[in-house]
Amino acid sequence: MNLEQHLNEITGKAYGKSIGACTHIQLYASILQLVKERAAQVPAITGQKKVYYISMEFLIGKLLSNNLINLGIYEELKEILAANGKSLAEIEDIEPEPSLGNGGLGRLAACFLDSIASLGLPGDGIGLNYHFGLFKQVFKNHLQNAERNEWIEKFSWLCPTGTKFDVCFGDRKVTSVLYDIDVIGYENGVNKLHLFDLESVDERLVKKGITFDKTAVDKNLTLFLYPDDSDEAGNLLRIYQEYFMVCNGAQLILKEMKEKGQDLHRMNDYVAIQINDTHPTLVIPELIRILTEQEGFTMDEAISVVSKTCAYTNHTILAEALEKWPLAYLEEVVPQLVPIIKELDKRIKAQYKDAKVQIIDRKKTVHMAHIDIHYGYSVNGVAAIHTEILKDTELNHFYKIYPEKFNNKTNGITFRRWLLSCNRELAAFLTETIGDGYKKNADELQKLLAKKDDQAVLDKLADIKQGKKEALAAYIKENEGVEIDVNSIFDIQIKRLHEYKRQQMNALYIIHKYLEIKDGKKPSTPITFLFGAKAAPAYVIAQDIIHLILVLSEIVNNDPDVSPYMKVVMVENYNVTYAEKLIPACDISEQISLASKEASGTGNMKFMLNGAVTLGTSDGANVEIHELVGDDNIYIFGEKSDTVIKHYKKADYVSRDYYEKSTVIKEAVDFIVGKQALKVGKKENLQRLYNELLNKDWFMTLLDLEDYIKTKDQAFADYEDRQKWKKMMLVNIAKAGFFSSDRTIAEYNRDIWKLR
Ligand code: 26Q
Repeated sequence: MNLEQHLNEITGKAYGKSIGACTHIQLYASILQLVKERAAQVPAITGQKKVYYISMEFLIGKLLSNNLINLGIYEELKEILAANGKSLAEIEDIEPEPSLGNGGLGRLAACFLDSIASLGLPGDGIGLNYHFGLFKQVFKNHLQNAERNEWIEKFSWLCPTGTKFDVCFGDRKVTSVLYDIDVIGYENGVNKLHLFDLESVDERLVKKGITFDKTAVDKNLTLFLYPDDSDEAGNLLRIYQEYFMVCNGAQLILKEMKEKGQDLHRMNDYVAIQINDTHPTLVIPELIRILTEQEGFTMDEAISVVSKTCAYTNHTILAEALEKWPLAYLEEVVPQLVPIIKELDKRIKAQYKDAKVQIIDRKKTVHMAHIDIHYGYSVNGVAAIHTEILKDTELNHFYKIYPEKFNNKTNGITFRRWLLSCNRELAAFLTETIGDGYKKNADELQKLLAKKDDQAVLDKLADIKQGKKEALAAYIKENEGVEIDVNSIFDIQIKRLHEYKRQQMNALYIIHKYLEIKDGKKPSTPITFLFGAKAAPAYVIAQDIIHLILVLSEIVNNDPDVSPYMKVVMVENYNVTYAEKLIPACDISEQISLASKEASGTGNMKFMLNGAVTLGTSDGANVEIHELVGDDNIYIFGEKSDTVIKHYKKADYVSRDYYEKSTVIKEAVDFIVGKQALKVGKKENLQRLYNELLNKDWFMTLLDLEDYIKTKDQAFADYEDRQKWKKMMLVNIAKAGFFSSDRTIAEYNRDIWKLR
């Protein structure tokens, strides 16, 4: 049956209508159905060994257009709809975005699933089906409010499976239900994302905003993603969620092995389990528990086979983000695992005297990463510099014991979503210029380098960028009510809000520029400063930074002396869908974390692929971007990681010294609590942020501020040389192939999973 007949058949059965007579919502539901039916025709990916990517977060984004692209029917369907007077883009708008992740770690997991399927490797995701996911951000009085994100609708990608498991906690027993989402590879087979839910979950528990009774675990367990990115103390609910996921995951893995008749004693020949940061760590003691209690394994046998099956990825070196739990919490939530964890710890204590490598420390705190490193067979960081810092500093004690376990896997992004889908114009032009080999072999993007002096190619790249800037401006006008100049420079910082990512440094630059313009020093080309960021609700200073940016946008955009030359916009509820609109429109990509703190970053790669130029520190994957594009095609500033690490070691950074030495810094910082800001903003928030910057500034904003201002001004000056800028765009696109997650996954497979 051809595509049009197929769709007509679905709309006919469901609504008694032909395509042209359906509403957008009816068409959305029908196309969803069509994709599910087509995916069922695609063979499931099989093989002797399978990887399970287990993660508390899968930030998958909308799925409709990606699934159509991966099935190879996007263009055809778009034309069929157009011929019937319908717009695929408008239908795509209807789809709600699931918010099953915080940021980078969750989005990486989603890119990885796409690449695993696209490379034809057998591999499924295991996670949780949060009903409201991460909160929806709403701005009110220049402050962030958190509301629930209701994404599960009658028509959804979730497919009920009928699979159920029991999960026992110390004080109760609950039942899970399993939903699957198809992961359709690009012109390849299908894998699954398995999302476990609580059978007895009760949405009525949620009161105002995102508040709910935290103790009613048998009703709340899968309501929300713990709304935290790396700095907040955990609580019991988080452990309930983690154990719920791994207990279900372990049961699913063993069930699938048994169905295939595989010998559990040789688990590592059939299964690899990739543990996405420490959040799923309890899968290790849980598997050992099941094998010893239910499958007749000795403790030695169970530990041995589990240790050869599990591999761990570290995504952070922020000490405050390394998960550790009081043993008393585990005794309360998962008492059945405590004897196993104690046994694992006992074996380590017997072998190593170094207190730093113990699992349970003197204060009876359990260090999750230590379980993973001792009882897993691989430990990887997510960018070259990050892995080196782990080996040399943060995990050096472990590296000395197990040098062979440590390896680097520089992150990547799926080009299906971050090029083919979000920038169809650029993808089509690349195909026209260098052929379509790059779609399956991203290295072929380098063919573009041969066109570096081809004026028609350079002009076309600039035209495509301009088109994307116009589309973004229209979207922002509609969604934020702000008019931005499509001929201005689009300078964009989008990522979770965290002091180490230093949105506050960008804000200080904006103040500096505002004061300059007030002084009569006008930029040659106007500049639009765009931000998107959610802050963990309990992270006070992060809220204050959002407040400052919103106050600045109010001041700047309404000042007639200044607003023709610069605008500041913080978009509301930044998410994957918004990223897909912002990234193709960007000229300057802000990657300004304090060196050594951003493990990798992946937004930096998405911007580069879409022809933006990076303004960044020598941190995370910026270092590798720099190596690939060379000094002339990137703006690097700030202290290097070794200097920063020394400052921490010696505790010799004093932000006030930088403030007092530089009038530029002083003026910018003082503005935060100046008359103008206080007239618009709240004294409590602004004063707190000012005090923090002057008296603590743990992430050393003022250390790099002057160099940042100088380098950013240079980037803006260079933008005036349009020819030079177009060439920089071209080089960035041409060199982005390395950051395809297909490359990353091929490396995981080659070095860790060894699926075939
Ligand atoms: C920890 C304990 C208790 C509750 C929550 C958490 C928690 C939750 C989420 C800790 C960390 C996260 C998320 C971390 C994250 O997104 N890290 C990012 O991972 C990306 C993919 O590797 C990197 O590119 C980023 O550099 C890194 O910040």
